[in-house]
Amino acid sequence: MQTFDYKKQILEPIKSLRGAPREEMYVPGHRTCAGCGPALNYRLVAKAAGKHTIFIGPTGCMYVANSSYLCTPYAVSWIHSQITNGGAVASGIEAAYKTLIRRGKYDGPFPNVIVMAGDGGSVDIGLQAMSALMYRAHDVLFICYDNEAYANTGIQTSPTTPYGANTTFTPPGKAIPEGKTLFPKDPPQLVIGGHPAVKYVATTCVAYPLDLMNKVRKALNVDGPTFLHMLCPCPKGWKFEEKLTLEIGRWAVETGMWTLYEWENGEYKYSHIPKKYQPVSEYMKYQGRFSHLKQEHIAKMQAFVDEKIQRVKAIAVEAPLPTPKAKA
Ligand SMILES: Cc1ncc(C[n+]2csc(CCOP(=O)(O)OP(=O)(O)O)c2C)c(N)n1
Ligand code: SF4
Ligand SMILES: [Mg+2]
Repeated sequence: MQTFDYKKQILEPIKSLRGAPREEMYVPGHRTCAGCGPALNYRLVAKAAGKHTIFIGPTGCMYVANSSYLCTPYAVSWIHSQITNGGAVASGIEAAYKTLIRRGKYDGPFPNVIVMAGDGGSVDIGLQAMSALMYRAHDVLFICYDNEAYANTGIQTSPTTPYGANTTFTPPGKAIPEGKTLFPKDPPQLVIGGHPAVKYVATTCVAYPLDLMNKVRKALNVDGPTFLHMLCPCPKGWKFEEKLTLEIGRWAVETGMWTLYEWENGEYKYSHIPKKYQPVSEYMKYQGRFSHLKQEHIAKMQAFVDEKIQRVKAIAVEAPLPTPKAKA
């Protein structure tokens, strides 16, 4: 139980894109692919969090392509961790700051401690350290930026890769025509279901920047561990034209392939429920990773999404999405 004032920052909601902070904390100087969803996501998260922030970057595209010698895009503190231990490094940083403050050796604002982990670094190879952080109730925001593959090492399948995707470890062929045969893990449910100290979990997508930045701020304002599952289309891995990153994100939401919601103290609030869901084929048709699929496979995907939509409808309380007043 916290018994001293450790100067937690309180970040105000952002009312419009025009009202978003001008200052960039993720600046030019990276080497990600053109149209990289995770890079845009990083920029928005860093902008929302502001200057009193420490990022922990487990190995993945957002480490390798962002940290060549003497050149990084980070305008705030950033530390690399192994792909397995983002949660452990963040726990140590958070505990060290609290100790310094308690001993009177630091009197600045308590930093936003944010782990920016890929799907591999969060809900697969990094799962143990993330779960331990959540369990011990560290005041850390753990982000899974989800590009639905182990992208940095050549687009291998991960537990969040969708059914039917062609990756270097799930190539379609005569024996397995659909490529990936398994349906993905559900990261928010993993966190919500297993960690009593967690009070706030939400999903976001780069195509909805205002919603994204406000969920980052809300998560950071919570005193304790929080989790964001952020969809980040990856042109290289998903095989689509670089200019379509945001459009693909919107199709993910419009088809129900991705749902935008918040979970707060046991209650679900949906940020955007399409009036009429579009067929999943509308989302898949732009992406080369699905181009080998036959009708029967697409029908299997549609059934999976339909079932998910029914679950959403059963517990949905809809929260209106703030209307952007200006373009990002
Ligand atoms: C213990 C360990 N195993 C494997 C690797 C190789 N490796 C480096 S980056 C990476 C992919 C990470 O995937 P993800 O966390 O989803 O991030 P992304 O590259 O997709 O951004 C892998 C497997 C490693 N660095 N360390
Ligand atoms: S492979 Fe994907 S995630 Fe990695 S830098 Fe390229 S677009 Fe970004
Ligand atoms: Mg990944």
